[in-house]
Amino acid sequence: MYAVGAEPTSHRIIWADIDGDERKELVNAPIMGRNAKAPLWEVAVNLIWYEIPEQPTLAPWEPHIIDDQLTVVHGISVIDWDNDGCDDILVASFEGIHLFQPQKQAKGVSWTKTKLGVGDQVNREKRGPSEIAAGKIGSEETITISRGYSCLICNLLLFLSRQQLEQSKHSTPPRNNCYPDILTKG
Ligand SMILES: [Ca+2]
Ligand SMILES: [Ca+2]
Repeated sequence: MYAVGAEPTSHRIIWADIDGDERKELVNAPIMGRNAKAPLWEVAVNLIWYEIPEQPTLAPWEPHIIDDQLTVVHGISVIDWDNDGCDDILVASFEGIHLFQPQKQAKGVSWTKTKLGVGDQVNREKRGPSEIAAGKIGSEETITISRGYSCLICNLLLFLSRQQLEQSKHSTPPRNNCYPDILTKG
């Protein structure tokens, strides 16, 4: 066993080619910030990616912060949103759905953060979306989002295209609602 990192409450880890070199990096999404307390968990999460060294079991995996502002990060998914060859990260948190896009710099990588939706913010203890997944239904590329937080059984899944998700950020969700009630394809 070899320790890669020591971030408490790691909940999702996922591979993504952040710098477009056709070699994956590791993304680590803790579910809550260090020492966060119920019911609102008001400590932000360190969303991190790790460089994989040439000798993964001998050298340290260098951590890099993608974002340190979101609380209760429950779901992440990888998609090349802008088809530039670098993987982008979709994140579902108490604060909504965010898209993180890397840009290669002379030294390292910088990130652009875009809020695509807020989700249900009425119940402060269970706010925002909980899961997000990029995939396909048939040949149709689809973003799947679960509404609300923590109640996957009773909440609905929404199926949106990239364009529909981008458009939803301009709408105001009605009470007890998350994203526009659209659309199941397939
Ligand atoms: Ca890479
Ligand atoms: Ca991209």
